[in-house]
Amino acid sequence: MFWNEELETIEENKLRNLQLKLLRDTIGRVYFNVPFYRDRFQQINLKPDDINFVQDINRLPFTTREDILNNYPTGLLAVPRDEMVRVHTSSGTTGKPKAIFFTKNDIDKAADLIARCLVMTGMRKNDVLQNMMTYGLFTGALVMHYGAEKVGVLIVPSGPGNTERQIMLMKDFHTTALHITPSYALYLADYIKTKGIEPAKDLYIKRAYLGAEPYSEETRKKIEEMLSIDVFNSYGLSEMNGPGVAFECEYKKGMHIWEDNFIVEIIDPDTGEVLQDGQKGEMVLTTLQREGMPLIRYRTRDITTIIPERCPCGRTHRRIDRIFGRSDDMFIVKGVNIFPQQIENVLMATKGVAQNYQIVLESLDNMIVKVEIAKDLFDGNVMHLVNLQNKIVESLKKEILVKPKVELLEPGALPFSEGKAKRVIDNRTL
Ligand code: DLL
Repeated sequence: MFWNEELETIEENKLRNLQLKLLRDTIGRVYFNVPFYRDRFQQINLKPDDINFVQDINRLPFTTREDILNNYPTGLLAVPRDEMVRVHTSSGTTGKPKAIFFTKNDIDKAADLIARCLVMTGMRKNDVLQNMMTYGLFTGALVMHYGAEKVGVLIVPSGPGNTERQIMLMKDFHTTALHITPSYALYLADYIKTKGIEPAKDLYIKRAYLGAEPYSEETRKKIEEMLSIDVFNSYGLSEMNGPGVAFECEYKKGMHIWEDNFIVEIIDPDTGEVLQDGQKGEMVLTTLQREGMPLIRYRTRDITTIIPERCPCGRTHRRIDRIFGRSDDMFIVKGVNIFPQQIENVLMATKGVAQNYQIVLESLDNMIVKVEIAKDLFDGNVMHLVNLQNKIVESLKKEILVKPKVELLEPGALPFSEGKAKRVIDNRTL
C-alpha cells in the first residue's frame, strides 16, 4: 500500500523533470535570500538560470557541516526568522550544535515523508507505535511523531529508557511497532529475554524501525530473531529533517530515498568527483522542498552506494544501501583503514556473543575489542572462553586484516546507551 501512490511510483523521466523544476526554484530562492549562497555562486559566476539540467548540480559548490556551524544559528535561513516554528539541533559533540530551522510547511512535508515510510512498511491506522527515541532537540522522536500522527496510528511517546516501564506500556497499550536505536533495541531484546517474556506470545510487536546510528545486517537479524519481528532500516539526519529521508520497504533490500524531496549524489570523499550508481562513496544531499533552510549539496559524510536496480515494490525512487559508516568514523590501526561496522559484523555473527561491545584504540598499532558474551559461557570451564576468544580474534583478522586484542566480558559490564551508542573510545595520544 502507498501513502501517495502517484508520487511514489512516478515515472522516472517525470521524476527528473520534477527534480529540475524544484532544483531551479531552490537555487533561485537561496540566491536571492541567503547571502552565504549568493556569495558562493557569485564566486563561480553562476546565476540561477544557468541550471538547465539536474546534472548541472555538479557545478555547484558543496555545503559542509562547518558552513552550517559558521552560520550558526540563523545565517542560512531563506525566509524571515518569524516564519520558523521549530528548531532542532544535531546530536552529539561538544561546542555549538548544528541548528536546523523549520517553517510550518517544512514540518508538514517532513511528516508527510514519514507517513510514506510507515505506510510502505505496512503500518495502518489501527497500529500502535511506541516511540523510544529521545524527545527534544533531537529530530528522532518529534519528526517521527508528527508523521505517525498523520497516518493516524496511536502513538505512545515513551522516549527511551526505563525498560521495565517500556515493557509495561507495550503490554497495556498493545504496541505493534517500535521506533528505537539499534543499540537500545539490542539491550531491550536481551532484557525481554532475561525476564522470560516470549515476544511472539506475550507481546503484540510486529515491526521495529531502527536508525540514527549505523548497525549491521547481523544486528538486524539478531533483533528480528530475539523479538520475532520485522526490522526496517530508517535513515536520516537533522540537516535533512531527521528521520524519513530514506526507508526500507517490505523487501528490506536498501532504503528508498525520496527523490522528489532530495537530490542524492555519491562522491569520492577525497576528490569530490561524482561516482556512478553502484559505486561506494560519500552521500551528498540537496533539499528540493525546504522553505526555511534549504541546503545545497550537503556533505553527509555517510558512506553508501546507490542501488541501480529497480525495486520490485514498484516505487521508482532509487534505494541507497545500508550506511557502511561515516567517513569520520574510520580509524587506522597498523596502517589499515577500519570502520567500526566491520567489527560489528563479525561480532554479531558469532555465536555466544551478547549485545554490547566497545572498541578501544590504544595506540597507532593496538586496539582492544571488548565484547559482552552470553552468561552461560562463564561456567567455570576456561576452555569455553579461550575458544571463543580465539574464534573472535581470527574472524576479526580475516575481516579487518589486523589482529586486535579481544576481551570477553559478562553481560552488563560495558556502559549501554538508550540513544546513540559510543562504540569507539580513542585513548591515543598524538
Ligand atoms: O539520527 C536522525 C534519525 C533519527 C534517523 C531517527 C533515523 C532515525 P542526527 O542526530 O543528525 O539525525 O544523526 C545523523 O546518524 O548522518 C548517520 O551517520 C547516522 N544515521 C542515521 N540513521 C542511520 C542509519 C538522526 N539507518 C547521522 N544507519 C547520519 C546508519 C545512520 N547510520
